[in-house]
Amino acid sequence: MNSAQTCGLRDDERRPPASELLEVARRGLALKPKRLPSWLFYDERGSALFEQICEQPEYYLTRCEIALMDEHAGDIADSLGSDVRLVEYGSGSGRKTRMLLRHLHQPVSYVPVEISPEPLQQSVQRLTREFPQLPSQPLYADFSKPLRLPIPPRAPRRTVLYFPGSTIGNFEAHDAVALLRKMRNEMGDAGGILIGVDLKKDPVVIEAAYNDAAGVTAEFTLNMLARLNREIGSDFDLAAFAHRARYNPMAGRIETHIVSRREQQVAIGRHKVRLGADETIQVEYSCKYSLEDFAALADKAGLAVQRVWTDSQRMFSVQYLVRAGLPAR
Ligand code: AVJ
Repeated sequence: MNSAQTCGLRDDERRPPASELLEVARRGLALKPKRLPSWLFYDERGSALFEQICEQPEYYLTRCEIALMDEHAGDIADSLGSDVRLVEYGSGSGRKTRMLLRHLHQPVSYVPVEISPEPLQQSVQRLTREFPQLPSQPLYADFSKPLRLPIPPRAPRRTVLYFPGSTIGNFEAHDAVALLRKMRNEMGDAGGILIGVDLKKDPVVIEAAYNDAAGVTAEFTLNMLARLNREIGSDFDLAAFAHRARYNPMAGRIETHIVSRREQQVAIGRHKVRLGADETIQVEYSCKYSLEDFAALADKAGLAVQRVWTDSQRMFSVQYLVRAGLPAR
């Protein structure tokens, strides 16, 4: 097993090295239009701000998904069956996971996969407290890349990849299909994917979720620049940038940008990057799907939607995907 992916590493080994961040920033800011990857949001401060976003009244996603888990976790657990190895993509606060684990029948192990070490450690600690019998095998890795899953303590009946929070929405359709196809390989023949998918709805409601009145999302967005300042010593003046999140109804997604408030130059290592007034850096897409859209996406990845749990207003969905064209077992 690849020890670089396991958890017990020194602190300096568990974070992307500054040279990699510098390279990512330099490359993204050289693109036209400028673009930085959304995983850059999630340093310790960014992960804490995301938890705060989830508590904002406008951010319906988390509340809806938790309500779905609250109502259906028993039914979901029954659908997954007994002796499941649960692999979570992006561990987050672990609240929904704990709701699921309470109902799972004889789970084999829990494998949280996380690119940010702090939330990984926190969620494992909380989980071990509540489920002392359940072996957890944290994996410090980028879930968008092929994973080497740790050897389970006993043979699972199936591996279920849990991907809550509508994080799949951060991937453009083509990349989302590629990621689902990769997940299909990792889960094996008998496996499944339990995934949270945010649904299309009134654009006013969607836009409000990404422009909360308290300004937490704006701070979350600009923290990406603060993080780069902290870790690679760039000199972004945060007051000279603004958060902008707009719903693109044609593409069915929120598009989040960092907008330069004026013409300016920023030092990225030894390079200078020029930004014009109103020039934007694209930092995130949050794609929204209808149930039909998502079934078509899954189909492209060789997956079939076996179950959908959704609320009466069709705000959000939790879906269970299995390999397409397999006889039911
Ligand atoms: C964690 C990716 C699902 O896109 O809704 C929240 C991240 N960005 N507010 C989302 C996020 C701004 C969130 N996901």
